Amino acid sequence: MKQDLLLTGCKLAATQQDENAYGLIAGGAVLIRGNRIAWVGDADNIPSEYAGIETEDLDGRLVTPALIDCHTHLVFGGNRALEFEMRLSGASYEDIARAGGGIISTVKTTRGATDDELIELALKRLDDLISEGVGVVEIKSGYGLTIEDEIRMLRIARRLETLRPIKIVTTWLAAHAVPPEYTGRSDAYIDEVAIPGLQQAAAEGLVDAVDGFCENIAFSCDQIERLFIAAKTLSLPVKLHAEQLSDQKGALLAARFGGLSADHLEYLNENDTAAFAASGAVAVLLPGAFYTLNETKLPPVGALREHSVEMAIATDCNPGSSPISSILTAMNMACTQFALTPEEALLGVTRHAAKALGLSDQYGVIAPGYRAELAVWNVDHPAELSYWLGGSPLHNYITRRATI
Ligand code: DI6
Ligand code: FE
Repeated sequence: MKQDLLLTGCKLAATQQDENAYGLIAGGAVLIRGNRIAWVGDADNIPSEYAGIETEDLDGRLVTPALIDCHTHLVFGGNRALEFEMRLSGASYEDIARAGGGIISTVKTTRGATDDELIELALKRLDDLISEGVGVVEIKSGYGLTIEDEIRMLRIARRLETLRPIKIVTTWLAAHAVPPEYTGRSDAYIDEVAIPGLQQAAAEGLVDAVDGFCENIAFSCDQIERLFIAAKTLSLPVKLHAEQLSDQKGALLAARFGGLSADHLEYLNENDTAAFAASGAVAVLLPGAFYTLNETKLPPVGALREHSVEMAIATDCNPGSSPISSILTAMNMACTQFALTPEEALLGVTRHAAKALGLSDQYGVIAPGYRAELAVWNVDHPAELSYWLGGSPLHNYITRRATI
């Protein structure tokens, strides 16, 4: 057990729900006990019993909770720069997918890569995120598309947690695309791979949540519903890639299953936001994919706000639609493209992202009882985290992960 640690001289953006924007405490202090936060408050009110505890003065620096990237496809082989060229000459993401490129091309390079190769590639992206204060990363399967290859992806994702000071949350995304061996037989793929593979992966303790790609070029709501029923039988939470390219009513399906989140949502109909809001699911916005695909249809941010839907922001790091391993860039894009405020962007990668991963009682807020995972920044105001482009203003990262 590590010694208690008292942080002083902090400008805290605690992201708690209070009357101050960002949950800001200008002259703040934090007491860390073990791997938890034990006390947070004004430095003038530090309880006298803490006198004598090891103290670190942060010199007025901004302190936020560790950032959370709640939607990534971080483990994959190869890249799709040639498809980027094709899209620039007019081909659409769907055209490329229908011609056998897209996700399937990454499935081929991922199946063909060794575990060590995939780990090395993923670590590079993970280190990019860590250099920007990220302490929790969700990683999906979805480039294996056989039971063995999907399970291999989740094993590799979990392995990353042993190689870096980071928490990894794993998601079963076998329903990402129909592999060539199941062309024209997508129902059989759900019944023979996506569902039995999930049962096997869950039995091995490799799955934290279940996701799918509900889209014309992927799976229908009916097919995803069968997968969700299997997830519920295993007591696993669900989430969904919904309304990214067209309005399939996937967000409402996720809502009906008490989903953690619906993700993308560019084509979510404003009239469906009330029903979505009632479910309490988080809207995960992925501005990197919007940007990369040159999308023009904006997610209905105004309606989401009006219905008090919590919005998270993530990189969606993947080789096709969002080759981005920078959470700060995603925050900037959420502000410039989706008109989020910098405060909403910070909540989107802290408190709301934690909720999207079912971790709201442990991560995403600086408050007593929460994990002592903090990012310390060389900036004066939290809006700067969404403002600067390029270069990381991270000063250091305080983690007590290994301390129980
Ligand atoms: N939507 C996306 O944006 C990613 N997956 C998905 O369902 C794209 C994945 C890829 O193109 O490789
Ligand atoms: Fe995605």
